[in-house]
Amino acid sequence: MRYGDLKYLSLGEELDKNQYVTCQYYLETDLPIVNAANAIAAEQSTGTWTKASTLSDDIFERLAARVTEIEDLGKKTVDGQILNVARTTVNYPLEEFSIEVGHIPQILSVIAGNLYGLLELKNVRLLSCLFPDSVIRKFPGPNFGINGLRKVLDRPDRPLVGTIVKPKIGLDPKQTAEYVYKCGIGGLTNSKDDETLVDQSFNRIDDRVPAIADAIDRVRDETGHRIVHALNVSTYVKDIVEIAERAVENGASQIMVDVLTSGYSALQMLAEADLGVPLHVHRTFHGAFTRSPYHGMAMEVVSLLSRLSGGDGLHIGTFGVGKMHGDPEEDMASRNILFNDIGLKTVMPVCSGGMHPGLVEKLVSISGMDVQIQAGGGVAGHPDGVLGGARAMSQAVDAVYKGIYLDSYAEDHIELKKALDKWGYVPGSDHV
Ligand code: RUB
Repeated sequence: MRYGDLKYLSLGEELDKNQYVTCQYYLETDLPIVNAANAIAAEQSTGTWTKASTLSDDIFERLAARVTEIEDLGKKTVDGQILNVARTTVNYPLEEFSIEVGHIPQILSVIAGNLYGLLELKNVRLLSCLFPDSVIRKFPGPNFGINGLRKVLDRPDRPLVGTIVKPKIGLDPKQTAEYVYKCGIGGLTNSKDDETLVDQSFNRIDDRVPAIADAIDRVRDETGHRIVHALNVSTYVKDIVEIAERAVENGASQIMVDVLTSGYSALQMLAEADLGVPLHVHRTFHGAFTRSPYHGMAMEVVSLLSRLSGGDGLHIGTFGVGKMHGDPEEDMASRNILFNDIGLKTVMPVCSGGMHPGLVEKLVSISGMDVQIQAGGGVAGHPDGVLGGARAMSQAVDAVYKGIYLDSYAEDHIELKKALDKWGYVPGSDHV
């Protein structure tokens, strides 16, 4: 049997967690579970399908990953084949990682690499990852975090409320700036480029940035209200910092990066560039590997890697309230990773995708007040246009913050009433 020597099993052994990166996997296999778990540890450290004559005892002792736990989850039948199902814990010795260890690429190659292709596994999913403090300290982490974002916006405890400029592509810089202006006048705290808008012919970054900066200044001069706009710089990593620096020089108030298509290193380079503005992290592409509960990677791992790499706000889903596929429990796990105490600033969870004013009470009843709610269609699709939609979203957040049910608040807030009439109202979980 391939990987047959089971040398990577250390079941029940108590390892020094400070000396390992500890990962938990879900797996399905037609082999004995121990062989499948052993194959993961072997392939991701010193082994391969057959024993290499050059694998010395010394190399094995120093660098072999160790399987310390296997939880048998029973059997399942897939296409007539009976599979063994389990969760397993694999520990990777720190010496297996690059000497400065403070970068994601090689870490991902270890914890989420070849194992996905192993024939020993019918399905395998990386569920969680635990880094020792010595590794965490190597990363920049968020420069602003939740508190820094709130300070920039002068919004100490209310949920942040934002929009995505729609259509996601097609508007020119002047139209985009006017859109942002209306959102600011309507009381939104955040606007952003959508994930596919970067530097297209119809909307060049160098034209969009100053136009939006002027719009944001007009909002502040006219009302004192603060709004930031996340400028998407998701491009060739060689140019990404220079583009972001130039954008900030020209007035950009926030930078956005599609972390999974640009790379965690792109995010980390932006975080280490000391831009002086918060980083908004979009997770487009995550559905390719987070969606299946049986194969790929849980979103909470993306949350952890994005936090290490320096994101200040990260899309984590809508706990089943919005339009995108998502497991409410997994969304909560992704959120909690952004908050737990690992010696880095916390990260603002961004809840977006199918959101509209009638869903705000429900969402906040799950997320709490430390949340950034984004609505694209839920603003641009309002009967009174962008300004009406912005006012409706802002009113919905104000209502929830004041502890007033949306339907009551709508009685004397016409924009909110029109939104509830158009899209409906889902009461909060604690709505008696
Ligand atoms: C939402 C939108 C975002 C999605 C991404 O637009 O443009 O890109 O939220 O999904 P709308 P997620 O509000 O019109 O649905 O936030 O789950 O990554």
